[in-house]
Parts: sequence; C-alpha cells; structure tokens
Amino acid sequence: MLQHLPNEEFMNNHIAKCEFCPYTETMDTIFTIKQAEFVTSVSLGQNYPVPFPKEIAIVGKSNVGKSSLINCISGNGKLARTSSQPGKTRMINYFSINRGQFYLVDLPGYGYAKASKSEQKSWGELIEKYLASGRVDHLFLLIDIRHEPTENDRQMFRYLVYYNIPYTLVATKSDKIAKSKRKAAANSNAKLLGAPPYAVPFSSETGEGKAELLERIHQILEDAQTFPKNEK
Ligand SMILES: Nc1nc2c(ncn2[C@@H]2O[C@H](COP(=O)(O)OP(=O)(O)OP(=O)(O)O)[C@@H](O)[C@H]2O)c(=O)[nH]1
Ligand SMILES: [Mg+2]
Repeated sequence: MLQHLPNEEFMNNHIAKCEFCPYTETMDTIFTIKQAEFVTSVSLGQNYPVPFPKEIAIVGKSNVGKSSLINCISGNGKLARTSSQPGKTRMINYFSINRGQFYLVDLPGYGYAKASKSEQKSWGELIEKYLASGRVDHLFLLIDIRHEPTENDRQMFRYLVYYNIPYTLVATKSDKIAKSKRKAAANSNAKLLGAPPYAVPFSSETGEGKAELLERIHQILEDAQTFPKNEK
C-alpha cells in the first residue's frame, strides 16, 4: 500500500523510546468546537489550501468511521459526508474549525475491497505525498474496536512512526461491543498494531470518547513545544 516503510528494528526502537502519556486531565477549561465549515477537497496534483496554525488529520481504513468522527466532535452531523458504502471519501477534505483556529482533515480510507489496483495506487500516492508534506501536526489513526488491525493498518502505523508524526489511536464503533470490554479491546488492538497499548474507545453514535478527543485537540493546539510545526 505505502512505500518507504521502516524495518522491525526501527519500530522496536520507537516502542522502547515511547514515553507515551495517553491523556492528562490537567486542563481546567473544556475545549469546544464552536464553528466548522468545509473548505476544499484536494486530489493528487492539486494544491493544499493556505495553512492554518494547526492541522489535524484523520486516517484509517475505509468505513471505519472517519467522517462520522469529524461530524461527532464538531457537533455537526452534516459536515462530512458519511455512508454505509465503503470508499465514500475519495479526496482529502479540509474543514476549518473555529474560524481558522485549525484544520480537521478527512483522508480517504484505505483497504476498500472494490477499489481497482490503479485506484489503490493513487490512494497511496495521495496519502504519502500528504503525510510527507510536513503539513500535518497530528494524526488520529482510527481502528475498529471489534476487529484486529489489518495489514494496511499496521503499515499505516509504521509509516507515521517513520515520518515521526505525532498520533492518537482511536478505537471506533465502541457502541458495538459491551461496555465492560471496551477498554481492553481498544488497548489490545493498539498493541496488535505494534503501538504502545493505548487507544481511545470512541463512538460517534453515543459520543463516548468525544470529550477525550476534544481534550487531546486542546493539548495539540496549546502544545507548540511538544509538537513543533515540521518545516519540511
Ligand atoms: N454503530 C456505529 N456506526 C458507526 C460509527 N461510526 C461510523 N459508523 C457507521 O459506519 C459507516 C461508515 O462511516 P463513515 O464515517 O462514512 O466512514 P469513513 O471512515 O469516513 O469511510 P470512507 O469515507 O469510506 O473511508 C456509516 O454507516 C456510519 O453510520 C459508530 O461509532 N458506531
Ligand atoms: Mg469518509
């Protein structure tokens, strides 16, 4: 799917070095998204829009719930187009949040079974070019809480580690499994991905995990020191 993947040794070093702090509840204000609007769609060879101070992108396999997550956390069910048919999002869709405070970027999903070889190839090029552009400050990598990560998920994770992109793992569709099993399933899927064993259980149906993701976004926006803009 993607080129330029790191080897096992590189990945093991990443885990060993990762002093991963899943989430710190230190903020005394609750961050909210007050305004959100679609800006533009970008396909291969087209220009990205004028940069905003921060850019947070959502990536994951087709149908995992990326567009639904954007709608849920922005409180606007109609912002990003969702569908039960996989492969709905084909381009890179930019949404401006809080009048230019940051972008949320909806990336096309990978692993869409019906996609042709050439579609998969152009998907790979589109995503690789985007991730290597240095525009993205933080990536939310979505995995389905009910299933073990796919080979494509594992590739995507290795890729973002290789490019040193800060990330948060999100285990979607948490409403589909029993509440008592959610944390363990999310964390075990993170581990199977080859990552430190922590993912946020999230449901765009019930809003579970929404507060945690908003808190995470707040940290990303505040934390210029931890997540400096990549000048590539
Ligand atoms: N039960 C449940 N269904 C969800 C959840 N999130 C998304 N869905 C459903 O899953 C399907 C796919 O959701 P999308 O948000 O369009 O998925 P996507 O990752 O953007 O898909 P692509 O654009 O094809 O890559 C839709 O039918 C959603 O209603 C969730 O948290 N719980
Ligand atoms: Mg989508």
